Amino acid sequence: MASEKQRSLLLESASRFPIPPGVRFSYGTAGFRSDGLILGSTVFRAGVLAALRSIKTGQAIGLMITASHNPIFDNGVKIADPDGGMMTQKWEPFADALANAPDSQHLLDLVVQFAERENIPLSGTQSAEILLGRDTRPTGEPLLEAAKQGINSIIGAVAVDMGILTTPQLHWMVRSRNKGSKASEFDYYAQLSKSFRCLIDLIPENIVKNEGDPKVLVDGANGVGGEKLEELKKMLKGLDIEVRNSGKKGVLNDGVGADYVQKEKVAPLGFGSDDVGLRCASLDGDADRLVYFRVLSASNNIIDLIDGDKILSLFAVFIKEQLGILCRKENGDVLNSLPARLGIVQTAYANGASTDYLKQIGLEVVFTPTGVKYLHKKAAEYDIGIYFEANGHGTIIFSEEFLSLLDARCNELSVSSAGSEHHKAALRLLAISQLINQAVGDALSGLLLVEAVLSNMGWSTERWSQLYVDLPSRQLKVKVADRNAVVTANAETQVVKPPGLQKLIDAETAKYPRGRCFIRPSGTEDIIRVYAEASTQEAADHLAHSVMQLVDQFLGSTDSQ
Ligand code: G16
Repeated sequence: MASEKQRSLLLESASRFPIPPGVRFSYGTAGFRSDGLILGSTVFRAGVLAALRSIKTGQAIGLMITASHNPIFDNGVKIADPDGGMMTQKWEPFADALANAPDSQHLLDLVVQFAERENIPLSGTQSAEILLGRDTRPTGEPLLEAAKQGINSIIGAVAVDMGILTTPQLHWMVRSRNKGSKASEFDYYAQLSKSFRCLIDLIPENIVKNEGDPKVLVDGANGVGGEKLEELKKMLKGLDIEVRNSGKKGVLNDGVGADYVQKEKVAPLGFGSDDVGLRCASLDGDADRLVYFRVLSASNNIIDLIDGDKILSLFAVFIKEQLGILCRKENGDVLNSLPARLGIVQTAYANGASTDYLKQIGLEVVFTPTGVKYLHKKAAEYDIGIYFEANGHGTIIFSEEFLSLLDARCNELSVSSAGSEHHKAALRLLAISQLINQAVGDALSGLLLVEAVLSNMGWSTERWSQLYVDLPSRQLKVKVADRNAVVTANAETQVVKPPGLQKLIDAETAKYPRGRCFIRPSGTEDIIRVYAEASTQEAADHLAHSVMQLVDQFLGSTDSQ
């Protein structure tokens, strides 16, 4: 039951944040996103929601203000659950309803009904803690204030401002805080640098450091990631990083960043002829995505893109190798005393060649719809789950049970055969679980793991890139009157609505050798995305454009790119 004091506090606070007329907000692929100037009411209400979630779970909750890869004037808000992952999907309908409640009275009614249904006490004696973070967008500061006011409108809820952060840093902090571990930004850097060092110290003696690639050049997307990487660099030994596009000049995500590099397949601004052949990486605006690339041609910015699929493949190969060492006796006989179910999770955007490769090396590959919230959940079903979207968003998650077994094995080996190959393999896996963010995809920890794995395998960037040859692909955007008119099924590979469209897409796709094509409504932008793959670039381009026209016929496009 909500106390009278609680009711009037919420009514009064909400009246300061009226919703803009004629706009409908929806909790999409990764929270609410829109023009940052119209998000005040949405973020206020997300603050209310986060406070309720914290009371319900009895643990700290995260609230991050960011629009990630979107343009600088967009902004957004997403909620992190107590384990550091995305907010449970069960609460998304309530989030939608809350964001669109027409006035303070409706908002209060919704909160009271929901609290009753979910047994959330609002009597004034409860407590809640919400960790807040924001990226570097100009609308971030006022929106953070709106979030604080939303949180403060629930009696007993406390907002803890963690400052300007990358999205994955905030998720990591929430997880650490709730596990009772140290959870400051310094602790984050300390854990990453220590586990990175551990992996570097475990490089096999016969491995020559990846020749020809003395350092990694990193495009910070003119966002928060570059600045944070400079901080992390100060604590790192054994890696030479040069950060560019760190935001001192240049516009966030404009001609820079992981989304631009991956979609356009060109080098970001600030990279050019002097960088031909060097190992380069690109973060997105809030540093939750990572792609690598090599500039191939000095004249026209052509790159060899090493996307999320290849990062995933590199990690999978390395982890499989370590598990192989652990499961075999020195004489090669199978020991099989450390059962580990290793699973790979991809989306329909995964390049077909990557899936073929992963299956060829004997791995189990499963698919989910786009959005880390789906991939993470699926990956958590394995002892070690590796998930990545082609756009560079992903991580590796280890089950608690497997980590306990691994820990015990490490202790055993440190007594019986310290320094043996078995011992080192177990130590490497433990270090990976410490280095890679267990809460969410994290470009900074992903970057350090890529560097550590390449060094352990003695691989150059070129060797890595040659794991398999990508099938040519093309991604396009179509602006339509109502993107929700498209409904998909089977991990977004089939259009269910509008009826008839899938049949035409199939007929078009069948014209191209190795053709594959799908469309889906974006959950972060007001568009329909078209993805096509075929045996030649020309064919992939052709297929994508033909399907774009079909979308246009069915839905009436307003613009396309
Ligand atoms: C978010 C999600 C990603 C998703 C991306 C694109 O990324 O976290 O999982 O791949 O949106 O989604 P859509 O195609 O629906 O627009 P980010 O980096 O923007 O947070």
